[in-house]
Amino acid sequence: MRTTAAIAPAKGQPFVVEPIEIEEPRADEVLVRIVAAGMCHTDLGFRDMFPWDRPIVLGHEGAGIVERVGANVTALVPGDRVVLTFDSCGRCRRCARGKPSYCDQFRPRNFGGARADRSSALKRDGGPLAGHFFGQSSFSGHAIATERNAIKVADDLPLERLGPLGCGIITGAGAVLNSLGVPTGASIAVFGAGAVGISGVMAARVAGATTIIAVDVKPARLALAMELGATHIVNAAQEDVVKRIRALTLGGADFSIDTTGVPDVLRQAVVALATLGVCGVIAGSEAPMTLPWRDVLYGRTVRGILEGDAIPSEFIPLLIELHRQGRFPFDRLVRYYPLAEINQAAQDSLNGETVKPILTF
Ligand code: CXF
Ligand code: ZN
Repeated sequence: MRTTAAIAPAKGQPFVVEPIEIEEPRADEVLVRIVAAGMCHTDLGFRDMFPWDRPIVLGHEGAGIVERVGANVTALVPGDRVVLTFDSCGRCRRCARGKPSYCDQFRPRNFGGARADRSSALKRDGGPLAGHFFGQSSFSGHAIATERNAIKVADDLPLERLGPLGCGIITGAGAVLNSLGVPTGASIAVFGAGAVGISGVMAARVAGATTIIAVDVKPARLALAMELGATHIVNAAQEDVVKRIRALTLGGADFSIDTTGVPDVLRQAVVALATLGVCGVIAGSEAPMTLPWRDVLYGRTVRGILEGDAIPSEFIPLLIELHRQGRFPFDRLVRYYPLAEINQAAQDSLNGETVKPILTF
C-alpha cells in the first residue's frame, strides 16, 4: 500500500516527506497506522552517522492503531492502540532473563535498516529504501512492527502523547526505577535536563528520593526540571557543578545519571558521587571514558544502561498508570509538529528549544 513518510536521504541531509510503498505484514508482523511519533536524539544521531547504503525511514517512538496482523500474531488484533518500542529477539539468554535491551540482536534489529533476513518492507518509487529502524521506522503514516515491540495501551489517554514512552521516557525513568533502584530518601544528580533527564527526575520523585539535583546549561530546562520534581538545579555554565552537588548532598550523591554522552560531564557525574555511589551511563559516544581511577576504586560503580532496563510490556503500562494518577506528567515535555515540519522539529530538538518533539500524522 501507499503511505507518506519522512525519508532520511543521505548522511547529514534534511528529511524529505514523500509517498512510499509499504508491504503487507508478514506472519509475525503487524501493520500500524501511526497517529504520532516522538523524535529522539538517536534518530538525528543516526541520520548524521548514516551507516546504511540507501535512504532510510527513521523514527522509533511511534504510537498508533493496529490495522492488520499476520497469521501468527496472537497478542494483538486490528483496532488495538499500541506504543512502538525497541525490538528484541525474545529467545537469546538476555531476553530470556527479562533484559531485552541487551538482546544478542539488539544492533541488527534496531539499527540494521532491515528485517533479520535483510529484507525491507519499504520501497520508494519501486527502488530500495531501508526501514525497520528500531523494528518500526515510525516517521511514516504506516509502520511494520511485531507483537514483541508493539505494546497495547489503554484507550482513555490521548494516543498522540504516548509515543515517547517507547524510548526516551522509559530510558530515563527506567534507569532510576529499574536499573539503579533509587530508594526512598536517596540523593540523585541528573546530568542533562532533556526528555531523558527530566523523565529520570520525575521517576526519582516517584521513588521518594529526597534530594534530586538537575544539571544543565539551559535555564528554561532547569526551570522545567524544578517544576517536575527536582529539589535543586545547577547551571553548569555558571557554577562548579561537583562542588555544588557535594554541598547539597553532604559529601556526594548516592546516584547520578549522565544523559549527555559528553566525556567531561560523565566525569563530573562520577566525581560528584558519594563512596559506594552508582552512576548510570545512559548516553554515549565513541569517545574514551576518562575517570579518576581512585574515585572508582573507592567503591563507586559506573553502569551502562540501555532503554532503562525496561520490559516494555510491563514498564510502559506502569508509566501510563503513574501518568494517569498525575504522578508522571511527561506531557509537560512535548510539543507537536505536523510531519511536514519534521526539519523544524529536528532543529528545535538539537538547539534545545523543544524538549520532546512529537510529529503528528
Ligand atoms: C539508544 C541510546 C544509544 C544506544 C542505543 C540505544 N537508545 C535510544 O535512543
Ligand atoms: Zn531513542
